Amino acid sequence: MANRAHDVTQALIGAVRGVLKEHRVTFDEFRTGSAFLMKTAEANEIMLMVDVFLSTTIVDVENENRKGSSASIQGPYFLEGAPVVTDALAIMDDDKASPRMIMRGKITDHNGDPVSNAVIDVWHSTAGGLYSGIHDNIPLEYYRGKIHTKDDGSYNVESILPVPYQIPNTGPTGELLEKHMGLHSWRPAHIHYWVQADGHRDIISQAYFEGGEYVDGDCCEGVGDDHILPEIVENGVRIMEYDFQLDQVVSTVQAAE
Ligand code: MBD
Ligand code: FE
Repeated sequence: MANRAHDVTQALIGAVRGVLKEHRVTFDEFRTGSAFLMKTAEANEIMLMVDVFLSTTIVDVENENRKGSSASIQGPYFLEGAPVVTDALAIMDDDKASPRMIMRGKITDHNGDPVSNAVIDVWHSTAGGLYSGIHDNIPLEYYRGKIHTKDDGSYNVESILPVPYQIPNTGPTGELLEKHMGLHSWRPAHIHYWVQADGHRDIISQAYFEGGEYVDGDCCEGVGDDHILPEIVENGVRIMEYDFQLDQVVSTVQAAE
């Protein structure tokens, strides 16, 4: 019987041992590294660190067996219970003067036929680079919503532009990126999507702004070419046009293989 836990763990340990040997890692360095992992766990940043360094690879692997649109990393800030929205996300008074955007597009199935009543969860940052429901006691109904697609599979919802986002950089993850590795802790401005429709495989993705700052240097390396949306502006409003083609649901037989 194949034992996946054994096989993957053994391979992982083998890969790490290879790095320790190749770089002649000293006992002191090893101790420092182990203590750093402890510190990361104590600071509750294991998920953040995994998002920064590894999530994008899992998504790449998953994308290999998608025929329709490709997925992107989820990030740590999805929340259940966003309000159902029809025309616009809720905008805070502080952000009312911010530049607007329209998120629109169409959901189709593997045949290219429209998928009506798909539910698209969208979430993005405030104009100040914060997430509602997570930061500064901003109520979660802002900049989050569940959009139901129309009969023709389309959706069209207004909001304000998100901005580049600095991941929490005061803990071990930021310390590792900035101080020890000489990198930065910024992500380009982005919108998160989670599309779900009965009978179809769901998809989690992100959209980025063509030409946007950090699009070429995301600290999470989460930017795929087909997630950078071209610059469309109508009546001074940035249009984020993102169509999704959904895959057929993966049968449990295939999934268990
Ligand atoms: C985010 O907003 C995000 O999208 C990711 C991937 C990681 C940290 C913060
Ligand atoms: Fe995000």
